[in-house]
Amino acid sequence: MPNVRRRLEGHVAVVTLSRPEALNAISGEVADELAGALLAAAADPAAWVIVLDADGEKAFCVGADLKERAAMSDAGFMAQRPVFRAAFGAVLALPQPVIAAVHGYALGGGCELALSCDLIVADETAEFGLPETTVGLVPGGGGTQLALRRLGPGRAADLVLTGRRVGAAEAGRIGLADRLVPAGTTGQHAHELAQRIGSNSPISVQNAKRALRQGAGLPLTAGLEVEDSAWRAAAFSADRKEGIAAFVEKREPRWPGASDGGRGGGWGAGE
Ligand code: CO8
Repeated sequence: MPNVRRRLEGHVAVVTLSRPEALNAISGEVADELAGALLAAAADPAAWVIVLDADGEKAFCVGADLKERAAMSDAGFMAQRPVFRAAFGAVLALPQPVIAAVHGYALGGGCELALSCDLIVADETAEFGLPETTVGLVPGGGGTQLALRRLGPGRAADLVLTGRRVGAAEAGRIGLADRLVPAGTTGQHAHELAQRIGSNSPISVQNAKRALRQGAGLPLTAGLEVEDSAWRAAAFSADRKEGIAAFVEKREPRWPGASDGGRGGGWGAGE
């Protein structure tokens, strides 16, 4: 059985962590499969939006597999590092918007996976945390930098330095979760959000994401140059002509910018 599955529903690619018996802990094998699934999704022209979710009742993901690591030498840690970096890097490198659908524990690398996404949908059972300092580590999947950018310096320091867990209500309050939904409905709500985004021009959405991502941390003037390049990419695209024509003709747009002609594709389940 694979530890990571991916499937396409319309234009929404769903990548699922599927190691529920270990609370979706990330072993070297899981990291490798996750990187492969994300690279494939990134390259699929029919995948306009990605949802990252997880199987099982208790956890989105409890982070690195500490049982595997318990037996690991320093050399083993060094060897695993690029495999993990490839997996976390693959989330950040997705050109499409990616939505984390979080239930239960999202700890350590699990929290970092969610932080790597553009939007986080969490249900009432969600518990986030960066407990790395409690096990002699430092968040290494982008956690320090992504928490800093998403939450601001004080809240990032609170999470990273204490390693405490944050429940759903607090996560919503501090901006760690973008949508709070009833228990058991993250999949449905993440999918609705993905479909909403996926109804927009894929060229516009990907370029807007690029502006948001590349602009973070840049001085305003440099950020506005990034926005200008994103604007140009959309403004001189076929999607812009179609989008405005559809508005004037009072009909739904048919986005020609998608290289699959807007048809959508279809991966088999469990691929
Ligand atoms: N790895 C392996 N097994 C785990 C992990 C884990 N991270 N977390 C839980 N488990 C296992 C437990 O050992 C237990 O197994 P068993 O039944 O065989 O004893 C089972 O899952 C259930 O766990 P609990 O009995 O503890 O269940 P509780 O509901 O009481 O508690 C918790 C669940 C809160 C998740 C608790 O188990 C816990 O605190 N786990 C550790 C979480 C943690 O510290 N995660 C951070 C790890 S470090 C990390 O993620 C670094 C990422 C770096 C990325 C680098 C990218 C470049």
